[in-house]
Amino acid sequence: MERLTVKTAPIEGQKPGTSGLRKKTEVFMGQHYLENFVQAIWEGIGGARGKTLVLGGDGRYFNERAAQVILRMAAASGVAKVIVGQNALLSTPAASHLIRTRGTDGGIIMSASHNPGGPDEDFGIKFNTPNGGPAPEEVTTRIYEATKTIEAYEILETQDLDLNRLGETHLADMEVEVVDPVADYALLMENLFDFDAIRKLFDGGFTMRFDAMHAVTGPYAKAIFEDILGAPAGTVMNGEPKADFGGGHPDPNPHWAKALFNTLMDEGGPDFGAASDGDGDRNMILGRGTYVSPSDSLAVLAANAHVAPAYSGGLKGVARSMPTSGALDRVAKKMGLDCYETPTGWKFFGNLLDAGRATICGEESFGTSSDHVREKDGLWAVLLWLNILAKTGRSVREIMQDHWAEFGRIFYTRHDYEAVESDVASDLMDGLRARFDDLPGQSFAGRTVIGADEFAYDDPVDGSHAAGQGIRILFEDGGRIVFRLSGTGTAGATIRVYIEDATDDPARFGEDPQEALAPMIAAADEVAGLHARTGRTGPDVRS
Ligand code: VG1
Ligand code: CO
Repeated sequence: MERLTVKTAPIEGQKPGTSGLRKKTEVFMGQHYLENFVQAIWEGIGGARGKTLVLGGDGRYFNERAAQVILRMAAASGVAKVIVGQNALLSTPAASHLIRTRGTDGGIIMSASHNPGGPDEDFGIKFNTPNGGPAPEEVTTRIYEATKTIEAYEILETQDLDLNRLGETHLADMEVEVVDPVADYALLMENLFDFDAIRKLFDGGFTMRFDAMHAVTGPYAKAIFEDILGAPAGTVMNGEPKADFGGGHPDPNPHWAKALFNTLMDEGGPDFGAASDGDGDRNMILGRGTYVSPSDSLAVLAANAHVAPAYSGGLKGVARSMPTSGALDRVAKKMGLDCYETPTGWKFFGNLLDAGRATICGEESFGTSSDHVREKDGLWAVLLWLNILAKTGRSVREIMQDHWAEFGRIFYTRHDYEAVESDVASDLMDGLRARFDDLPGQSFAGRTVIGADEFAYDDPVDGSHAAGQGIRILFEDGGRIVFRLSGTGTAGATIRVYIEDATDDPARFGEDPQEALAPMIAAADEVAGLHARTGRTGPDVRS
């Protein structure tokens, strides 16, 4: 076994985005690309020597090859131990949990999450810190800086490890422990929720469909829903993880999980439906004939979490990302809870969770979780919903109706314009920025603007500052439009337009959001010149 020092040179563009570094798979497989970035991680965390790390990924194309490279690099740089999921698989929340329970120095997650996988699609890597959460900006900046000055990396020349075999082995002096990716996580879920109540629900004939979208949650969902909770076989669909996610786009929304969505919209369909994304941190919640918007789901979970054993003592506080709707704020207000507003991306919740200021956090992008890990957690959200359904005996539709009756309804939609030319997208944003002072008082599609700004965040725990986090345009009567550029895409720019409008009129609660929001959707186009500038007539994805 020879330890090699390989000469290399900086590669442009290795800047982590909203959630790690994501690139086309072929870019990641290019010469020195992965190696440079991994060596930069070692630099960014103050060296790898003596550290214990967790390693796993969502099983997409290049997952296991990348794991072998990372292991050889870890061993060459003096890492003491790596805990790796069997076959290099770990969902993001399971990795977060392992990092925390084993008290490690962090971990590397191989995933491009909701982006498609395969040789022509996307791959990604992110580093999580010892609290189990995505590295904060300060760390990702150090990693990025290291990619700009790198001259060499260290790697062992040796055979691949058998990552299928559970147990301990060695790579030179480094210990490698291959663990069952599901076991610890399933136990954690069992400790948080009332599994007996959920078991009874299934025993009573309650029906559910969970779409794992051929991504990493398949084995987790089968173990938890079918084996432990007794849901009938077939409850989990698309449960075999595949390197290309079966050719699909593993993003659990009505657009990409259309088959599941349609099954639930049928009045003869199952009682409950849910789906998760590539790496298992997102969730979509559906009831028979009912789509629960992620912002509403977050609010419902916060309002009802106390029925689950882990949250029976109440919540310390709640948090949402800025583009997420104000439904959570209404719950927090009524329950007397602090409610924090953070920039997009889970890394901004870490400090609030660590400091005990928030128990439940969420984003409009199908992400919710609690302080049990430091990532969003798709199956956690599904299980909390099941726990609530089991304890209240209500249907999803009834729960939504009860919720709106108590807190009012905020109609919400997100429109994504994908693969827009980068210049066009940044001009659109600059055009809005230049008008912050003029917009108030002007009307668009019959709605009057009362304020416009760009969101910036001062972390209340460590005082760090994040600027440029999305443009907000506030309208009279509680309407809001947010414009933001995605930080997870790998082709051109994606413009995200987040649109919401509130109503306290019970006669309107049942309206379809796209119809209820039609004036605001028109206002978004008018105020930003969306269609004229992009040459599109509408968004690529509505969720
Ligand atoms: C998107 C979402 C954001 C989420 C991030 C990672 O980022 O908007 O809310 O945290 O993806 O999710 P962006 O910058 O593209 O809007 V995941 O499940 O892809 O790790
Ligand atoms: Co994800």
